[in-house]
Amino acid sequence: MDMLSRCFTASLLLVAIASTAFAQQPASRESLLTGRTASQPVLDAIEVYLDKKEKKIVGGKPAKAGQFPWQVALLVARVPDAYDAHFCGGSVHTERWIVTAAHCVHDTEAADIAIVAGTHRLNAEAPERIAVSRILVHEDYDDETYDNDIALLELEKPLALGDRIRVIPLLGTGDEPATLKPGALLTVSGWGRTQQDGEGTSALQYVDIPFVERKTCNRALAYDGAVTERMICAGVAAGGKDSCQGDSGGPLAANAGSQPRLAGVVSWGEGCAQANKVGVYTRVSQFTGWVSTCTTDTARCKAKHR
Ligand code: 4AZ
Repeated sequence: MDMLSRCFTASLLLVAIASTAFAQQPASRESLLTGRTASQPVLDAIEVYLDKKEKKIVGGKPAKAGQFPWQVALLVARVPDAYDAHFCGGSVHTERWIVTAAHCVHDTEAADIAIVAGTHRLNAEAPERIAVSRILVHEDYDDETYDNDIALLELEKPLALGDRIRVIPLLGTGDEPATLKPGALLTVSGWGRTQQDGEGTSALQYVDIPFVERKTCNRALAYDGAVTERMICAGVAAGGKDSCQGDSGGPLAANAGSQPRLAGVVSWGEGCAQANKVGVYTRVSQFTGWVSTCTTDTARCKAKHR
């Protein structure tokens, strides 16, 4: 499992971000990595931060305003620039709740993060941030295997739902046969690494990728059994189109009869867009009960509260 390129936890990212201190000039890889006594995970996190600045990979297209009204960005609360502050994605579940990946927030305090909704651009004009009042991490989330990689964020104040901010209902088990069949297209979106080089556009990207059966995804050449029943795979075997670092926690949407449904949450993969190493997503249909309990009856919610 350690071969797999796993997403770095939000806490590591916070350390990395604090370390880089957002100098006016983007710091060079060398200046950040030389002469430091930081631990390897921190150095790795700095690498991830720099790679994000360099903007590469994945074969997507920029989204139009309002195309993904359920997409939100998770931000480090104390970093002023929205693009710099962004560390993961999420989806609007209700006006008060965001669905994201456990690995994005399991080590983080609610006070350290905020979200921004209703925009496809993470720039100075990005709308007002909304503070997170509580993080609920699935109690069976496994930091080693990424099993049960799902979490909920409760917002301090409700989102203004409308054309620009919309909920995306969860895909139910009953919808799976029709929507999750080999070759059926799903759409993943996020502000993570993109194909664009050079100028750091903060434009939301998306890519359509086919669903891949677990059996195929678990072949020796692919993930050799690491994909559990709580995960689904999507991507192209040839490579070239994929989600990547920074997209984690964001939506993999299915069009169940032209009605978008949240089928997956960006979770993990070995590298990005590599042949045979398609993206792995949290299988949302397995968590509809958990989400509904946790968003309505906190006392019965099986989660780590943060
Ligand atoms: C990550 O590290 C990550 N190619 C997210 C998605 C994928 C790989 C890595 C899927 O956040």
